[in-house]
Amino acid sequence: MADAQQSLKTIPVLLEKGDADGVRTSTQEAIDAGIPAVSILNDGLVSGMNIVGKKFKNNEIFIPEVLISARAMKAGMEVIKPLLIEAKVEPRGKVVIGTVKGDLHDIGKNIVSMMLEGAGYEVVNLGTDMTVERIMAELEDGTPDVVGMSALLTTTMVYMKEVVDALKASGRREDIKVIIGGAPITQDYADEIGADGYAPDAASAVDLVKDLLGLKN
Ligand code: B1M
Repeated sequence: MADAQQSLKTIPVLLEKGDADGVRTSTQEAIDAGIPAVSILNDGLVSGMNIVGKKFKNNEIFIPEVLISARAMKAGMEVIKPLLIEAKVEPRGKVVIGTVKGDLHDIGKNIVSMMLEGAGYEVVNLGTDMTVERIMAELEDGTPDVVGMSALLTTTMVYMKEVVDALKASGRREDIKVIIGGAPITQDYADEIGADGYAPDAASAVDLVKDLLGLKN
């Protein structure tokens, strides 16, 4: 059991270093040592990504490091995913996310997306140039807990209001939390268009979703 605990402790350390091969190997070792997949997910991978998120928030590390850690997280997830599906571990919630119509900037949105996945949410990433019609088509598959929108241009951020208004018109607005972000976005703008929240960075976006869904940790 001592070895089992050791492999679990190693995962966050390797993940923070961005060592994808190491995370993959340690995740497999933890499985072989009999640690439940949920525990490997929460105490190993998510725990490591939380450290990365906090450091990113505090400007102790920067985008390249986050992307490398996110890749390591993905390597570990690939190993435990079949076991999680087998164990029927429910995601913490479903988030549909995209960069709004006319806007092709997706680096920040993809970081938010990866961090949310790392935190245990099911994420449907609609990419860039996301239209109202595309979101509405996605809602036909069921109601997500959160719709997230990103914009990097002052000319495209106005489209966020069109999405909020379309959700209202469809009668689904009350069932879905709307969060927004991107360099030109502010809390004032979120209030103005009637979004539920704004996050200045990816780690804050994860905290915001957790708070809006009333989850404890
Ligand atoms: Co463009 N660009 N760009 N660009 N670009 C900016 C945004 C700009 C500020 C540069 C400048 O002039 N100083 C400027 C916008 C000016 C304005 O509107 N005020 C600009 C412009 C003008 C343009 C074009 C119009 C240029 C042209 O063609 N004349 C054009 C537009 C194309 C289009 O979208 N239709 C254009 C094109 C491009 C590239 C394609 C070359 C490339 C994008 C590549 C890509 O994304 N795949 C690009 C880039 C790279 C930039 C800069 C340099 C960097 C953006 C970036 O990726 N930042 C940018 C200048 C800058 O910001 N310094 C610039 C890193 C990223 C991690 O940060 O996206 O802010 P960010 O995401 C953060 C947070 O904002 C937050 O979390 C992320 C991680 O912490 N966040 C969210 C983001 N989304 C969130 C969603 C959330 C919550 C948080 O909830 C859902």
